[in-house]
Amino acid sequence: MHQPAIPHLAAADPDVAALVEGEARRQYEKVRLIASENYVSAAVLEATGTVLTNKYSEGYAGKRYYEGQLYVDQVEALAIARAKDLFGVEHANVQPYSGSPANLAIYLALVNPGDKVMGMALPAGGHLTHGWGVSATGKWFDAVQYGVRKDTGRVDLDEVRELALAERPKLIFCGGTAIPRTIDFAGFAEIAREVDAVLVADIAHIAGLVAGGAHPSPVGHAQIISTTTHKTLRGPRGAMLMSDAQYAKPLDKAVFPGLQGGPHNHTTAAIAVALGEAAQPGFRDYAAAIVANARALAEALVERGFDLVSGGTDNHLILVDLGNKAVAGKPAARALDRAGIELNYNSVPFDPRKPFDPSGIRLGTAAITTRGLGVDQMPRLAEWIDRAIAAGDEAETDAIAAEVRELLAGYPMPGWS
Ligand code: DSN
Repeated sequence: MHQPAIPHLAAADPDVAALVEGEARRQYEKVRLIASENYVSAAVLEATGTVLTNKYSEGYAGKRYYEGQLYVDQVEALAIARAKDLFGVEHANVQPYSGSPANLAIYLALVNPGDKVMGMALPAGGHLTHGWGVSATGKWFDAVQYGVRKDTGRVDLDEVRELALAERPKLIFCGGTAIPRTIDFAGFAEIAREVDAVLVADIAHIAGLVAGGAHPSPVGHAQIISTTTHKTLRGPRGAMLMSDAQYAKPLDKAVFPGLQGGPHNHTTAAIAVALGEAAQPGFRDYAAAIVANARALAEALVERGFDLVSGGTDNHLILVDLGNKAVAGKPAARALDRAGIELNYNSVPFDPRKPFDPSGIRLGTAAITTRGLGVDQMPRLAEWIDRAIAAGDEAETDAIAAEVRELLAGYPMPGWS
């Protein structure tokens, strides 16, 4: 059952309680490989379910538009202090509702509509809010996009520099949602300096790896760092903006009152808890284990003939191009889900197929590492993935799902007992 138990919800609204229980069981029984997801601790779960949700707190600590902030101010100050300590930054804002609003605040703080901005193209691994056409950031700004090299699947900083020199953007984003390789923050910073642009590092996917020392830090290279709090960082759904002191005021003003109203104080508390957890020595082991698992899984997939974008991974994420298989990303993801292995279909660089029916699947190891799976289990996982994708019938995928459940029964899940 769900942990912490939900007796009041069950009594007051059995319909919703049953759905929550169903989701908890589903998470318990699945190998969860969605690269942007995780399992938060019971402490983080408890913080999100507190009376802090009752409170309005527009403004910032010591300068609110509502009375009664005695405890909320301390919660927010604690989250900020922990973020600054953990990442070694001069300023942190913990109020953005999620990653996209956090990134929008950066635009609002630093550029005007029509200004030139630059980011990684979505199909190459970037994020919608880095200037992709269908996003407000692509519609309201003059966005130019860099990609990856076709032969390596990696960013080529010479190409980025050439584009930046030709276009002279005011803002350059690095980072994204489907980048399996280390981001060269120093290299991007050099380019940003050459064209007098502000460098933004969007570390949403890798924040936990950065905090845990398993990926280089953008601090000292990017003037602004944006991150969600719920991926490898293993906190609640939320986001943070971090920066050099000189950008503190414009960023704070852009978040509130520029884009948002009252911060979600229960989320702020849970962010504080997650940051406290990430500061523990054990979190470094966790971050290292995420990467070790991803490498082991990547190697096992390559041995089975899977074509990985860039050939492998340096972080938590693996992008598989199924172009050499008989099945595209979407049907593969569906078959895998039925087999108890949850991931998402994903475009691959230079994908000849459409985003809603692309060639690839994206895998990440943050959640299974939280669950306690290690490198020894990765070949078995690759075998299941291979079998499920090749499976011709549901009997085969159902058989795999039973094997998955049997394995996972040996690995506890925070949020389930
Ligand atoms: N959609 C998130 C992800 O899955 O990577 C990023 O916004």
